[in-house]
Amino acid sequence: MNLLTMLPIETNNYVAFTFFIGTMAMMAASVFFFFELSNTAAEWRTSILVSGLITFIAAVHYYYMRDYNLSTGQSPIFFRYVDWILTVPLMCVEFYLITKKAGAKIGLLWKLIFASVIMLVTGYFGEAVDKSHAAIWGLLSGLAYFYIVYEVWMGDVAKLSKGSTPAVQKAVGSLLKFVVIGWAIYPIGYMIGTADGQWYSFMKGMGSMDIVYNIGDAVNKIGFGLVIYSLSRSKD
Ligand SMILES: *C/C=C(C)/C=C/C=C(C)/C=C/C1=C(C)CCCC1(C)C
Repeated sequence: MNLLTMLPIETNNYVAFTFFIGTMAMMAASVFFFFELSNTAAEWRTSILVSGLITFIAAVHYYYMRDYNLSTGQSPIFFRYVDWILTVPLMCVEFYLITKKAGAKIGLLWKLIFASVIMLVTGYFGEAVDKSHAAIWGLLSGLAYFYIVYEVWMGDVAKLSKGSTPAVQKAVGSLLKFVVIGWAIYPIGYMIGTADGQWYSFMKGMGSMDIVYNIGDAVNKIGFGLVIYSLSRSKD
């Protein structure tokens, strides 16, 4: 790995472009969240800190993914999943910290983390280890994903938010949108990337898996962090 990549980016290389801009955006977001910590009310400080950790971990991985992709032309599957296995559980911590204000117990956090690890490990198998069965691995991953959606939409997270303050209800409402809409971006990237020989082979060439994942990460890591930031500034 070079410290400074000297390889040129062709103007039509959108994959490299999104890796580059993703690196800068994750770095900028991290600086923002870390610096804002000192003007944040004490009750929200841990949430803002975790937002900064998520974008910081992503910034470092994007730095490597950008270089890997530019020098090999390949998808950085390994770095991608290492990033996710660290940042998605931290997003579960964010969900927990918000619902904790409504009385969530630590068991909820472990359920969410457990489901997210299953979701990611099965996804990695489908993309990198046993690609000919990508549809089955993707289905297993999708079941774990639906379980998380269930918890947030109708399960413990939803029940807890009902009896709490308007600010927490609003927070849980936006959290649900991220899990249902923001996270649903990823299976689309997965299907594009693993389409060869699967029932969804029509999706082959319908775009770039990496661009879809890079958009998903920007929405879910930076966007979600900003939603928490704006909640931390709300007056109720
Ligand atoms: C910051 C990174 C985030 C929020 C990553 C989230 C990733 C997912 C929700 C991935 C989900 C997948 C499926 C639901 C099925 C196909 C395999 C995956 C792993 C792409």
